[in-house]
Amino acid sequence: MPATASPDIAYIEEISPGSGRRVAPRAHLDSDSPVLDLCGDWRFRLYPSAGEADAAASDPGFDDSGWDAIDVPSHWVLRGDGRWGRPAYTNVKYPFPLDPPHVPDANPTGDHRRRFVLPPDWLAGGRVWLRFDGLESLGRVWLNGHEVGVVRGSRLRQELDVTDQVRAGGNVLVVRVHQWSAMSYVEDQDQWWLPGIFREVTLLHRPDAGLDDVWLRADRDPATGRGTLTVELSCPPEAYPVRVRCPELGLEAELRDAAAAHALDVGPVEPWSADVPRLYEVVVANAAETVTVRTGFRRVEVVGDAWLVNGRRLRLRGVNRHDFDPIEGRVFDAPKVREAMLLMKRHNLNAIRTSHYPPHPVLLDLADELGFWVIDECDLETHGFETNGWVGNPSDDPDWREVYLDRAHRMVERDKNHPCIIAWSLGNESGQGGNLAAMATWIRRRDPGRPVHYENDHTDRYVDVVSRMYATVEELVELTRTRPGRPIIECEYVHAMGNGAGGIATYEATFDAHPALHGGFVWEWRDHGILTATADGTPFHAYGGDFGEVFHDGSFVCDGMVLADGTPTPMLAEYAAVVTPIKVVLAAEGVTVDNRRHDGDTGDLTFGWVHEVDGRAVASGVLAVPPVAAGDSTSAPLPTLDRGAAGEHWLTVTAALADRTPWAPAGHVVTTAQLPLGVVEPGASAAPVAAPEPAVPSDDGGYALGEARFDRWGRLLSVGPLPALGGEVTLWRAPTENDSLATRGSYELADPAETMGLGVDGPSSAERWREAGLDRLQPRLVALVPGPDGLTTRYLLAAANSAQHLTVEQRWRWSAGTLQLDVDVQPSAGWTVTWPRVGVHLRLPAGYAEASWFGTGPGENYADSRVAARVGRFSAAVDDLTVRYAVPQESGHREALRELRLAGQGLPSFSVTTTPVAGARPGFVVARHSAEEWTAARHPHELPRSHGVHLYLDLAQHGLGSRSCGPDVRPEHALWPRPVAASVLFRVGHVDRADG
Ligand code: IPT
Repeated sequence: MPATASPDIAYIEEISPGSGRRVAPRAHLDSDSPVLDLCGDWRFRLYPSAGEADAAASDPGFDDSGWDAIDVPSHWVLRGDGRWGRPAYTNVKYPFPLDPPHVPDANPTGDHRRRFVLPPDWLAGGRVWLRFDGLESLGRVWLNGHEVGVVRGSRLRQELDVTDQVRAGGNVLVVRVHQWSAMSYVEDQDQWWLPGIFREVTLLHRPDAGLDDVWLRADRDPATGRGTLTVELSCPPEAYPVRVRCPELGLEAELRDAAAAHALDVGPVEPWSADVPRLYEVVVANAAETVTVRTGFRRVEVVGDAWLVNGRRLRLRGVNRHDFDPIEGRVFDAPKVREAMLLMKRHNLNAIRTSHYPPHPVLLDLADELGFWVIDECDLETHGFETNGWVGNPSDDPDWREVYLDRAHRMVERDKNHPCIIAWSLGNESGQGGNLAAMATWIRRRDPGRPVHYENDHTDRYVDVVSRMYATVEELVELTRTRPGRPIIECEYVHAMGNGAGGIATYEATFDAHPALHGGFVWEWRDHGILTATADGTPFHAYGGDFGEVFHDGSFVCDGMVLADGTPTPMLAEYAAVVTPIKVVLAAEGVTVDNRRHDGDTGDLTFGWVHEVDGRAVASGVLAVPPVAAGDSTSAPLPTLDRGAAGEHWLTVTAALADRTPWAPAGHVVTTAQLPLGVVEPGASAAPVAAPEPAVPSDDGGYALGEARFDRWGRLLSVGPLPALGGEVTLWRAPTENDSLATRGSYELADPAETMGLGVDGPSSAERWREAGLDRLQPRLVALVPGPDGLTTRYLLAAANSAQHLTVEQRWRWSAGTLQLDVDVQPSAGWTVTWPRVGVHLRLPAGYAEASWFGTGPGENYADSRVAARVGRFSAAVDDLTVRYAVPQESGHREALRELRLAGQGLPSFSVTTTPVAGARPGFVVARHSAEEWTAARHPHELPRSHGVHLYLDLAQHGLGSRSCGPDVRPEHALWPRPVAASVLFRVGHVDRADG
């Protein structure tokens, strides 16, 4: 008989907001009333199914000495080394049959038990409440053998009144947590399934006549600058009088009764904004309790197509953020989260969408304090119903109405005091239906001061803000026409999975051109890789399938701008550069500074300039830029520069913080701009050009050219003492996840010149590249000419059964100790796929460890991701030139190389110098593995031992795009087969020795 048939466990499948002595939802308050922290060591026992749980465990006298120990908060699947099961990852799909509200018999059930001693004075008066901040997915709670409630809503707070069950001295609390419940159907977010009590458990002593709930609505009239503080209290009549004090504002009021609307005029106040997060501390107190609220005065309005805060249009430079840690899962660690939020601020992010549930409450405190616009999203997602055409979707099923409403209540009531929250979001990907409408209606009544957001409502029935995810810029522009008079955002865009997203700047330009577009939220902040280890102990970050799940969504859980361990990916720098609120534009006529902050002039910034010739500073100074108010711009003349020296001249201007702020040290660079000032050719006095040397056949059937040796096919064997093998042209790059996934249509199947919008659906780029055989091209030598001035080869590259080919001509010359390569690549007619790259591939000894270059940097850059790159001299360890993505893939390309030098102990230095051909120079990638090795590995630890350093000199590379979840590389950034050429000089220098 199925375990779920037992009446005793029917509650698991009950469609209910929760039961027992539930306390009405109320604000998260900083109160002086006593609390008892129940986190720490609990006794723990896991059962494979709900029906097997020991009925006697709730008995206070039960002997749990044989049980294991577990720490609360935690997820049991991240404890116990697999004894207690493992995490599992699915995105949209449910990991159990779509059979609502039923759940599988195999329903892991964890009994948590602990004893606590009640502080002796707590029974003298008042009430005792038991609070759960997060528990996945359902908990049945007993105190001293009495069932006190069933807690539902994994990421929502629930409080139970246990006054009648708590007793003097020792108490026994038992929480039976079931991994699956009816609630799992409405908690189908794209994340790991992680059961357990993962947020705090707290016992609260509520004084008689206490201030159970306090809501401070702090409004500021943008026209007058005057603030109004509306105080709403939930407390018994005997709680009055209540005093409200804000010494900073000279506010001192006494509220005598509950009936009056307590709107207090506080006079002129400074506004709160994400840029200038001005908080005021307000103390609300009566004889029984003192509550402290940090409030911020601001007005949020939707007026026509404008979403205004304090009368100014918002520009959201946002990110979707989950509560996630690679070791602790959804357990919140405030210091670590604070660090992450500082990193966000330092990258010009100003907004967070709490995808897809209310975060730990402290996140919102930090957002108030550091300054972020927040869309607070409800714990709701029923995405898996989409698979079945939304049949039976709880969102439109009246049986679920109370569950939906309760979730909205608990989010809004808990978080309502936060100035950072500028919208309430009903949830994510839950289709449409009356229950969503009911949530929206309730929220609007309860809090008219904030708009309602819900992306899935494409006909604007329950929303105040039009929202889309992963729309192309063309679709967004179309929305400005089809949804006139409404503000529009992208609640998810530029999917940060693997290498990418490219194309961020195209979105930014589109937002700039259409005021109704208020910006968006990157998907997402962090990879959700879970730190684990292989059988032999090699640590790695796991994704779907790595814990043996048979039904999973692979690496789709790793799609952040920072890796699971918090390491920023290049996209973070690109995003920061693109969305910078301080736009510095350099032109021959002067510098323009455009202050696009919401608040605050540029008086906090120093505009430093440096004049570089061939990447070396020759002069520097500070520009005199008068403070520019938010929304304004100004211009200033360029500094007077001596442009006479031979070389490439650049002017670089940085806007840096003059003083430290709560989120960055003094000197932190907010934005950088560059202006090329031209190239001054050296005078005629340069050394006479040495005559080239002839190429001659060598004894082994190959050729000698100066100190360079070639094999019989004209492939480079060595240069002096250095084996530098190959030098042949390749088209292959290890597909990025944007190359290999195809969640949306591609531009590339249609005529690139004509296609706008999404193009048509089709296979991924990687599939098409493989189909065209770009990973298995075969050479055929057409000509090899050793001549008096060098060696010329011409060969065709083509794949089996393919009529398309490319012709490669390589001309090698040797003179004055330097090997020169001119390479021309021409496609035949008939190509119908893009190329990943056109690269000259050189294999060098493994000992090269350091690279320094004059070119673009410091980070990688590609055709559609190059705003963060500047031209200059940089250096980095070879190991740091590529990115350790959860799935190995192409990374580390840097365009427009001038000079590169590789060094390693015991090796001669190896340098590459380029000269422009038709204005273009090749880019480069230096990596410990080849494109083929990157392609074959599914995790970094699966890469083979490195056999050498691979240098790719890329005549061209395809853009990155965002097609893992969003649009493909745009036509203008795609590498369509076309003739490309490069000229490079190689020089092998002296051997580097440790002793110098
Ligand atoms: C969208 C989800 O809202 C988000 O949770 C995440 O899954 C993201 O995609 C992709 O990583 S839904 C998608 C089907 C557009």
